[in-house]
Amino acid sequence: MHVVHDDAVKKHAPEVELHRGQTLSPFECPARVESILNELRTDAFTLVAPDQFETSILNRVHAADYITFLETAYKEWSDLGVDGAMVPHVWPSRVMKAEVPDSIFGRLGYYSYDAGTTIAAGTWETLLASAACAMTAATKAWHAKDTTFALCRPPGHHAERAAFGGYCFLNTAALAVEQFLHLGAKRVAVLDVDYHHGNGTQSIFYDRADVLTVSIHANPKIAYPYFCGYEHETGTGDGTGTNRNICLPDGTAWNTYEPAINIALEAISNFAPCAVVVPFGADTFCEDPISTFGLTTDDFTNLGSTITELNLPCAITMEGGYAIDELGRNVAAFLGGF
Ligand code: Q9C
Ligand code: ZN
Repeated sequence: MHVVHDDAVKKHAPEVELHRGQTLSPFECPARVESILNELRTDAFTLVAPDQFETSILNRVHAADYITFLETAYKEWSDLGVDGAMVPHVWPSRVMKAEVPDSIFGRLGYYSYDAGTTIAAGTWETLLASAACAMTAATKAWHAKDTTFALCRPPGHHAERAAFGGYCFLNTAALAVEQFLHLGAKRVAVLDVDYHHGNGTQSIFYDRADVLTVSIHANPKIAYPYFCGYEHETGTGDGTGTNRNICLPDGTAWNTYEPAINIALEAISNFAPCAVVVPFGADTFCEDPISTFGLTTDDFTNLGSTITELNLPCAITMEGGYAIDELGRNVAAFLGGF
């Protein structure tokens, strides 16, 4: 299997994460990439560099003003002499329409929705590299009619068209979808198997008939991203019926996860897509430090081999997974199932 990788995905390295009232060393960190690469240096995988893309390609998914903000934010911040990573701390309420302020502190809130996701010196360079990995994986999968893995970092599935959160800034899965459509796919499906609901991807394609988004995740009543991801969310307008959420309880192990994946695969088959994007998070692992499912390393192999039943060009984007010592083995186990 081809693995699309660029070492620049390690440059995003904020020094702190605000977590439950404490500043911790971030769960989402460059060491995750090392853990994965250590397990993919075998004959079963071929590492390839991403293709070059113009920055304007990002506008297929994201608002131009949001992209400009991400590109320039840290320089503006550091020019003010502010030390450290950019932690958002103020957001518009839902009562009035939000104006875009001039202040960098105000715009940081305008373009985000949580305080656990921060911008640092290397963030923009990492985001460009990660986006290129995702789009290249779609290109390779489309031409070879196979499965290609994009070693994206940070994750992307929480990123909306114009807002970051959940460690995500650019929606790499959505960029892979748009690349498949650009190459000629008429319909594309997303099968999100991260522990958390793929709220960004859902929102980007919510009114679209040509993209089916399916996400299997922890119940948002008790898990991030809290405010959406419920099973009654099924799409709107032209996209009515093209979003599917499957919520699973705390402690979900393979015996509960497998029926959910089969329901998801049936929904995807009925949609008859030309390609599939799989945002993959290993945070469904039993020992993940911020999650509550119970999948084992062997279960990830079963999950991968179940998904191959789709028999479609498939781009996998790396999403969450924070048990860093086991992350590489879990990713290799999942990919090994394909
Ligand atoms: N310190 C993904 O797995 N965590 N994102 C809230 C804040 C948000 C995880 C705690 C978790 C988002 C892609
Ligand atoms: Zn996650």
